[in-house]
Amino acid sequence: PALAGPRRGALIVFEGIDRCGKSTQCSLLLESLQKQGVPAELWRFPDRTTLIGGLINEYLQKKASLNDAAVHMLFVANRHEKRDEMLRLLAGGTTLVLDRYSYSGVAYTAAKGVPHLGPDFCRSVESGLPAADLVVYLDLDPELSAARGGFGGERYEKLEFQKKVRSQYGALADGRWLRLDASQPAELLQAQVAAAVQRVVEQAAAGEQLGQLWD
Ligand code: Z5A
Ligand code: MG
Repeated sequence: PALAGPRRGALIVFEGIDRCGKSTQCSLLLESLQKQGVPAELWRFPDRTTLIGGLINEYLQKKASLNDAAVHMLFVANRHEKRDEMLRLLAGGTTLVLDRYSYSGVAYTAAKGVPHLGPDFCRSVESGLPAADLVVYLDLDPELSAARGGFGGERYEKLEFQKKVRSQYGALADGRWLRLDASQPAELLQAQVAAAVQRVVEQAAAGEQLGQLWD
C-alpha cells in the first residue's frame, strides 16, 4: 500500500548501543528542525507509557521476568500499536525522530543467541511497519560507552552483551545507514546528522515513497 503521499514527513531513526548518545542527538535534532520551521515530533521506543510498554519497563528494570520470545513480542507489539499514529503523522507532514526502533528489536534479541530468535525471525515480525528514511547509527566501542558514567542497573547494561549487540548492528546496517563515529563531540555529530536529515526531509516532502519493513 502507498503509506503516505506527497508533502509527507520523514522517518528518522537513531540506533546504537547503550549510552552511545542517541537521546542527546535526538533532542539536538528536534530543536534544530523546530528552529527551521519543520513540523517534527520526537518519540522513543520502547514507549513505556502504554500498557504493553509498562510490561517492558518492568522487565527492563528486572521487576518482572519473561522469556526471551515473550519479551521480544512485547517490544514488537509496542511498535505495531503505534503504527497507525506514525503513519497519520507522517502523511500529515510531520517528521518523526525516533530514539530506537525495529533495528534495536532485531539487534538486541539476535544478540541473545537463542536459535529460534535469530535475525530472520526478528525481522519477519516487524513486517508492515514503516521503514526509516534514514537510520543514523551512532557506532561506539562498548568500552567507551561503559565509561560514560558507568552502566545503570537495567537488564542488558553489561559490557559483554553490548559487544554482541554491536556486532548484530554491524550485520544489519546497509549502505543507506549513516554510520557515525559516536566518540566525536556531540556538536560535531549534530552537524553531520543535520546535513543528512535535511536531504531526506526534502526528498520525503518531494514525494519519495515511504518504505516498509523490510525493503
Ligand atoms: N530494546 C530491546 O531490547 N528491543 C527493542 O525493540 C527496543 C529496545 C526498542 C531501552 O533502553 C532498552 O531496551 C535498551 C535496548 C532495549 N537496552 N539496552 N542497553 P533505552 O533506550 O531506554 O536506553 P539506552 O538507549 O540503552 O541508553 P541511554 O542511557 O538512553 O543512552 P543514549 O540515549 O544512547 O545516550 P545519551 O543519554 O544521549 O548519552 C549517554 C551519556 O553520554 C550522557 O551522560 C551524555 O551526556 C553523554 N554523551 C552523549 N553524547 C556524547 C558525546 N558525543 N561524547 C561524550 N559524551 C556524550
Ligand atoms: Mg537514551
